[in-house]
Amino acid sequence: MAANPESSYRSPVETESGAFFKVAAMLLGLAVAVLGLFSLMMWADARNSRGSGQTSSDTPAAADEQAANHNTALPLNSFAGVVPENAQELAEAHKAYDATLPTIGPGNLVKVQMTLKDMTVDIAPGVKYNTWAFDGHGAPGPIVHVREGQTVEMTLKNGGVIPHSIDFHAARIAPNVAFKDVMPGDSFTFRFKADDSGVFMYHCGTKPVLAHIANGMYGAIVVEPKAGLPAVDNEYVLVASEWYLAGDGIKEPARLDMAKARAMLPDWTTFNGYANQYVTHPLTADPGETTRFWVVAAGPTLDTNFHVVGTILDRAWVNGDMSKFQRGVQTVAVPAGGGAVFDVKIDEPGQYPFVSHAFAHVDLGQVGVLKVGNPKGAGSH
Ligand SMILES: [Cu+2]
Repeated sequence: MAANPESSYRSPVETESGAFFKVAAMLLGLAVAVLGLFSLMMWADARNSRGSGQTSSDTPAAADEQAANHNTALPLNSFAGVVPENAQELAEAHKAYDATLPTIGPGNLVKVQMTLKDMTVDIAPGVKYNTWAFDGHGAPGPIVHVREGQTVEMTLKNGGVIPHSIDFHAARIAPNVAFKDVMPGDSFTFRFKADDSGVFMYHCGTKPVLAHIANGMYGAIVVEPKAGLPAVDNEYVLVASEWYLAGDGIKEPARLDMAKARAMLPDWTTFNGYANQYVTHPLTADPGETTRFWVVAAGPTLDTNFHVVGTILDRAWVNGDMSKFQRGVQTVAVPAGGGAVFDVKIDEPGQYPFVSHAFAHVDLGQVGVLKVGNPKGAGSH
C-alpha cells in the first residue's frame, strides 16, 4: 500500500494521553476475553437444552416436548422446497382446493357444521403433514359465505383427541363464551349476526394458538355487503398460510416444528394449503372478464403482500373495509389475521401469476396463476 499522508497523522489526544489509551486497550482486551467465555457457556447451554442438537423434534414425543418449550435454540433444519423426484407428476395428480366462492344460502339463518378431524394431508407435491383439520379436508377449512345481516349458527364437533375451538373474526361476541374449548367427542353451537361485511379469518383459538393455526386450523368467511358490490365474472377465495415442518414429510408425515414456528422460518408457504397448486391447476378467466379475489392471510404469523403480475388491482378493498376501495394499486399487504378484496379486469389472454410479493413466499410455494383465455407459452414467475 502506498504511503498515505494521513497514516502518519497522530491525534493530539493520542499523543497527550498515550498512557490512558494503553490502559483502556488492556481493559478492552480483558472485556473481550470475558465476553468470549460467557458466549461459549451460553452456546454449551443451548446445545444441552437441544439434546443432540439435530432435528430434536423428529419424533412425536420430542415434537410435543418442544411445543411446550419456550427456550428453543437456533439453528433449525430447513426442509424448504424439499420434494421427491416425481414432484411434477404428483403436483399434476393433486386435486386443487376449490377456490371458487360458494353461493350464499337463503333465509336469515345460515347453519354451518364442522367436524374436526386429525388427518394427514399433502401440503406440497409428495409432502405429507399431520393436520388438525376443521372439516373433511386439510387447511383451509370450508369457505363460509353469507350476506351482511344473516345470522350464522356454528356447530363445532370435536372429532380429535385434544380440545379445540373456533374463533370467527366476523363476530362481535364474548370470546370466553362462544370461542370456548370444545372437548374431544363434544359438540358446541353458538350464533352470531354477521353485521360487518368483508372477508374474515376464522381459526382455532385454543392455546397455544400458534400451534393450532400452524397445524391447519383456519379458514375464511366472506360477508357480502348488503348493498352489494360491483358485478364481476369470477370470484375466488385465497387463504394464505405457512407451514413449519419437523421432518421433510416425504417418507412419513411431518409434524409441527414449534421452534421454527416461533422463529418464523417456514418450510412452505401456500395459497389454500398446498404449495403452487394453482400454478399446476390455474384459476381461470376469459379475456375482458373481471375477477375478484377474496384474500385472507391466516399466518399463523406472516403477512401476504398480494400482487397480480401483469396487471394492476382495479379495485382494492384494503383491510377488508368494504365501505370504500382504492383504484390502481399494485400490491396490498394483507396482515396475518386480516383480509382484503381485489378486482382485476384483464383483457389480454395470458398467464397472470398472483403472488405474495415478499418473494421468499413465492420460492416457498405461495404463488398461483390466473389463466386468462387460452394463452400459449410458459408463465414468467
Ligand atoms: Cu385447535
